[in-house]
This record gives sequence, structure tokens and C-alpha cells, in this order.
Amino acid sequence: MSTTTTTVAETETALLKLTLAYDEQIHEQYKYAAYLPVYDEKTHFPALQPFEFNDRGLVANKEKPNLLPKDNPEVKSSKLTPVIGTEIRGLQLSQLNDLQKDELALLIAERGVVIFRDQDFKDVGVEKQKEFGRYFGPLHIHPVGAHVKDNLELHNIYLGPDNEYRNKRRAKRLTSTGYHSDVSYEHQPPGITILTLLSVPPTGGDTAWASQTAAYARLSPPIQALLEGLRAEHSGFPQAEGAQRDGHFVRRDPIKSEHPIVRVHPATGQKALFINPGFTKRIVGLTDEESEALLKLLFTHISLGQDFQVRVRWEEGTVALWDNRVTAHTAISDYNVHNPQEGLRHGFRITTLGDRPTGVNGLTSIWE
Ligand SMILES: O=C(O)CCC(=O)C(=O)O
Ligand SMILES: [Fe+2]
Repeated sequence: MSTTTTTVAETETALLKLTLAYDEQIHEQYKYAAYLPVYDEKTHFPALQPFEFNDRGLVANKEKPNLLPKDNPEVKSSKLTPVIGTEIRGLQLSQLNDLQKDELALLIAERGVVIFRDQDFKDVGVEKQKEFGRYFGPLHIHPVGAHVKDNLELHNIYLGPDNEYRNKRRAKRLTSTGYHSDVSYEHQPPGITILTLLSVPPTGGDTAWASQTAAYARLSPPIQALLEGLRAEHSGFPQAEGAQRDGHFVRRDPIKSEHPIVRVHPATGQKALFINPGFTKRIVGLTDEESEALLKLLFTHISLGQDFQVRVRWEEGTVALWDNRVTAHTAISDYNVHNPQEGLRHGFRITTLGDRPTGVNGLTSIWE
């Protein structure tokens, strides 16, 4: 990765140390240069504090007459698969009113992921983008990731010839894919994530989601019953240690949480598996061998279940919104960043924090 460190005068007394995670010369003419990845290497954040979460889906009209009116042929909604994923055309996220946003929150919870095509969202400016996200929950600031300059709530998605950070970290693996639920180690982990791509490669760079509701439902009743009584540990430590090893600044100290393995969604009441290969390390109360065997079974189940997954191809103007409580997802980094024909893939993620996970029979998340 070629990076430069610039010291920018923030105020007359404080200095902001900013590392650019891209090469300025490559992107001189780029329309979204202001969204390229940087690292603020000075601002340290305290631990996130508990907050009361109000799921917008709870007050939504289940029929969704405002979001998906039956008498408006302009608004086209279609299921991408029977199990997971809905695609919407003919609506602008940037113009939704509150009733529509409430119904959208419920739709995302029900369908796992909702794909909006032909959006102007990438051009409405950072303030409007953040305001839209905040409707669904407080915005998460990633503890280690690159972000958009002056906007730590905009987590950066960029792989290019001048930034191979993510590729390099996975160089020793057979595949770069890895299913996860965003920062699930947080005590109140994310509900809805909003991913906007600013540049889309002509082919490749899809994203895939797996339905954790379906993954749970497929399990046999004895295994479901076993898992419903258990919690698993989700850890932010390996991510922070990896970042530190690579010379990156850790802006919030890493934490762990013990979340119920079967989570009940507050708005739909549906049960979903809440473990993922990205951040779940062990099942609490089991021996190491039992925990490893059971997690291996579940991770394989999630990763191989093509019949409860959806893979989405990005288009110019696509925005994806998913519910981390009922899905796992993975980037598919199959394009060659050194081949200009394979193009540039760049975007930003707005991640909204959600409820303290609740499982079956009142089992809740705990932490030290
Ligand atoms: O780049 C992608 O397709 C997804 C990356 C990701 O995991 C995220 O934005 O949370
Ligand atoms: Fe993610």
C-alpha cells in the first residue's frame, strides 16, 4: 500500500495527523476523490455507552402502503430469491418520509437485505447521508477502519492498486470471502447497515448475503433447542491486533461480548442464528473441542447454504441496506485491482447501532 502522511492544521493549537490510504495522483480526476480512504490517527474514542434502542420497524405498517403503494406502477419491488433479498426500483432513498423509512426498516428485517437501484444517494452529500442513517440508530464509528476525511461515521470500502490492505491480509487463505455480521463484538451491535458504492467495476465485486433466519430454521429441533440456551463470545481483539500489527491506529479499545446464539428480532419476532465466522470465537460453557466442532458445523452451514443466500451485482447508483441481526454477508473480491479494465470499486458504509441482543426465554447478551 502506498500511503502518505500529511499533517494538517486543524486548529491553531491542535494538529490532526491524517494518513491517506490511497495515491492522490491516480485519482486526480476522480469525481468522488473526497470519499477516498484516510485514517485520522489522532482522535481516540471512549467505550460505547449503553443506549435505549428504538427499532423503527416496530411502528411500521406491515402492509407497507407508503413504501410500496400498490397503485403506483413506478415503484417496482421484486424478490431476488424466495428466501432472502428484495430489489426496489422507482424510489429515491434520499426522498423517503418517516412512514416510508419505518416500513423500510421492517422490510429489511423481513427480507434480510434490500437493494435500491438508480439512486442519487451518493450525490446528496455527507450530511444528508449521515442524517438518513441516523434515522435507524446511532452511527457506529469503526474502531480501526479507514474512513472518509472528516467523517469517521463513513467507513471506507476501497481496494485498488494503491491500497491492497484487505487483499494482503487474506493472502494466506484459499478464498478472500468471509461471512460476517458487521462488528458483532459490540455490546449493542449494528442493526441496519447502508452500503453505497461510488464506483462499480464492470464485472465482479459482488456482495453476498446469507439468511441467518433460514439457517436457524434448517437446523433439527434438538440442535435448535441446544443453541437456544447458549451464548457465544464475539471478539474485537483479533481485528484490533491485526490493525496494530499493520501499523494502523486503534481509535477505540477492543471489546468482547457474549451474545445469545439464537437471537430474536425485536420487530419481527423471528429467530435467527447470531454467530459468524468473522467475529465469533467460542461457545460459552462448552469445552474447547465441543465449541470448535459446533462452530465449525454452523460456519460451514452458513457458508455453503446457497439455497438461503443471495449474490448481488452492483450497478451505478446501487445502495444496499441489510439487517445484521438476521443476515451474514461477504464481499466477493474477485477483480484484479492491477488491471485498469477491471475498474475501480469504491464506496462507503454507514452502520447503525441496534438493540442489546435478546434470545429465547429472555436470554440476553452479557459482557464483563
Ligand atoms: O464490499 C462489500 O461488498 C462488503 C464489505 C462489507 O463487509 C461491509 O461493507 O460491511
Ligand atoms: Fe461487512
